[in-house]
Amino acid sequence: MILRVSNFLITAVSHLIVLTFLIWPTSILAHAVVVKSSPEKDSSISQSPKQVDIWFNERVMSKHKSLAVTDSTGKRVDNKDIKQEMLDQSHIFTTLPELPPDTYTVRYRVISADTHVVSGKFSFTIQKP
Ligand SMILES: [Cu+2]
Repeated sequence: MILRVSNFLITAVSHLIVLTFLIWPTSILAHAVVVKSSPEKDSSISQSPKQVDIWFNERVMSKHKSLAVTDSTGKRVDNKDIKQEMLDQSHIFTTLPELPPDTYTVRYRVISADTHVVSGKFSFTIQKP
């Protein structure tokens, strides 16, 4: 009898484990990831870009989003006017003033539709003419 109950428990638990693994990966992978940016990550460009754009694979929350561009000395250079495209909420961007040649770092932080915080950074270089 005891053996039968424990057998049942083992079967139940193993089914639960299998179910968890079937369901889990989708929820883990459900948060937004960057699919594209302009300027591109690690790119070298010849002209100061008008803005920095980041596209995620899905819409991100409009609240608490941030996007900052700093120069090689760490000074913030963007216009602090982060926006999110109304008809494509996976797209955020900020405008830039005319920038001199340097390597710039873009830092972003958004909240995914699944409430997870997604943050990261990448660099681009404006070449000397
Ligand atoms: Cu997530």
